[in-house]
Amino acid sequence: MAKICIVDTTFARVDMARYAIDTLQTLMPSVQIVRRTVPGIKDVPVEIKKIMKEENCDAGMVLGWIGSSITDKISYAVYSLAIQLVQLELERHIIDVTVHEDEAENEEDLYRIAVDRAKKHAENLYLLLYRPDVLTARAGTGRRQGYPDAGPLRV
Ligand code: RDL
Ligand code: RDL
Ligand code: RDL
Repeated sequence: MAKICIVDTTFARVDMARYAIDTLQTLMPSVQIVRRTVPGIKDVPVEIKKIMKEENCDAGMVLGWIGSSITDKISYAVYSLAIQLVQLELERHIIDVTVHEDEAENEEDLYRIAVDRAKKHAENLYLLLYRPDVLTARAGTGRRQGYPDAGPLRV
């Protein structure tokens, strides 16, 4: 039975983990979920590392929300690197679901991007763990999360 650790934030403006968990439970009915919520992205790396070790999760998922300022974007670059380091240290995948506040012109579109991205990356987590063959079959197909797929280039 898969055990998945999830960390999200109170900074986020959409409860993305709710949608991710919904998808994980649909794809893996007996999945065990360990979820923690922290104030913001800078608090995520240590929390996901701590619970992944304590709970011995097979994989992790972090859900972050990035403000529009340059300060926020720099914070994201540092955060993203820290999440990479945790993955390398634990040798476990941690799917990074991030939404940038300036990705959409209006709140309705932003909400749609956040929900779609959370669900599609939940599916990606399942595929990474149990169906790597499906991911390989999708190689080079221009998949996107939050947007329509870009599709493959044809020459
Ligand atoms: O440790 C307390 C805070 O520093 C921490 O929660 C930060 O992640 C909060 N935060 C920022 O300070 C910031 O400048 C966040 C962002 N930007 C951001 O864009 N997204 C966040 N937190 O989740
Ligand atoms: O862990 C799930 C995703 O965060 C991860 O697959 C990212 O690599 C996806 N991704 C982005 O989030 C992004 O903003 C990618 C790009 N840009 C990119 O330019 N190329 C990618 N992935 O392969
Ligand atoms: O080509 C349009 C988008 O794919 C591009 O702007 C991406 O960088 C948008 N994006 C993010 O900013 C991000 O933080 C994406 C992801 N995460 C992601 O996980 N998957 C995406 N885009 O397809």
